Amino acid sequence: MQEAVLNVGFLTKACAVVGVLSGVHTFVTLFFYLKESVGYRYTNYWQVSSNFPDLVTLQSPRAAALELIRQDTKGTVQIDVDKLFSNASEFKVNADESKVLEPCPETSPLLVGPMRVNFSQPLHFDVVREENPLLFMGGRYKPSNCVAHQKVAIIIPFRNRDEHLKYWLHYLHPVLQRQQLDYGVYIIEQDGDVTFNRAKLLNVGYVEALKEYDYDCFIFSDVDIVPMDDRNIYKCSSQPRHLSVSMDKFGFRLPYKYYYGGVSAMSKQQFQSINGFPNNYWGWGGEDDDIYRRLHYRGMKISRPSGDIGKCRMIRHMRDKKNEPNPQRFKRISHTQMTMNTDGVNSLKYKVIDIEKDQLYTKITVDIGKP
Ligand code: UD2
Ligand code: MN
Repeated sequence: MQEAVLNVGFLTKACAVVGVLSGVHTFVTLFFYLKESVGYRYTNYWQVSSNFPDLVTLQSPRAAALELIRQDTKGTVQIDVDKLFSNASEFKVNADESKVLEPCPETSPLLVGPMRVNFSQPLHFDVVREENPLLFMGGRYKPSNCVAHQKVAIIIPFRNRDEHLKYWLHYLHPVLQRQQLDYGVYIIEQDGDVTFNRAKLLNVGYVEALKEYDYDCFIFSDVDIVPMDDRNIYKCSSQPRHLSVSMDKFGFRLPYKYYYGGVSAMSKQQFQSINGFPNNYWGWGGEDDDIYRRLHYRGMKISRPSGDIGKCRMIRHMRDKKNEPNPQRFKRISHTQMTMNTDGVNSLKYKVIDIEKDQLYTKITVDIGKP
């Protein structure tokens, strides 16, 4: 009997030790799981919810993690949660987000100035995705520690230029983030293989981006142009702004005074006042001069960065098939003043074929008809 009591006592102690050990094990496992895995995922969800409050509503990462611990440990282990998270920087960062944010500084402190840009190393979309962990689905971003001054939609006319798109995304996403912009990247892809129409695609981008978010500024950029200085801010000003002012392909100068091709920025109000862009320039050339004339006829002046800050590179390329020079371009430009009231965003017709949401961009494939 005495021996049996002893054995029972020993067994109880052994069970207690095993219980404590398994508790410690659960605690350690949970700690690393939360820190490495859940912490990261909640960081992203939390940022998504604070950026798009009407899209996703989630509890704070800390509350969510606490809930997880409660469910998983079923009260067997007492955890000092404050200690648990004291080292997890991602949670600390997000705790700050609950504060009311100040406007971002007039000049971003993150800018680096001149940048080395070359197109020699091969790139993969997956690598570019890894380079940009702070993006939200659809190529969206906004600073987490301040309120951006403008909501900027970047519109890129596109067909069959994946090689160029990779470089554009690789260079531009980090630049736009350092510029502390609240932005989204829209790739407007022309469906089919009829003659390309850059300006009409840009009109589509304007309309489609506004369906998604209350953008107040629109950047219209070729897919093959990369700025060489991040002080060339992708933002709108009181006058329409031409950004690609000193390009390598033109010997780092303006090819002519009225040149408006490449990359430009227009506020919603500036764009509306010229009825957007022409829809009937099929093939290469002329549409940029038409846009310049529209702005001129509405009394606007083009603003530009200095030649130094406005340096950029265009990836060398051949003329694409189905984008041959448009023989009608000279005639059309001479009539801009008459046609601009009826040909533009008010007469735009197209059909959306597909919308693809990638981490790096929103790609909208459209049927824009034919000449
Ligand atoms: C110049 C202008 C451009 C535009 C064009 C005349 C510069 C730097 N750019 O570009 O703004 O005025 O002349 O139309 O001066 N694209 C495709 N797939 C195609 C064809 C074109 O994606 O099959 C897109 C792409 O974004 C490209 C843009 O359209 O960057 C302009 O076409 P381009 O690069 O062939 O013409 P380019 O370099 O002469
Ligand atoms: Mn080009």
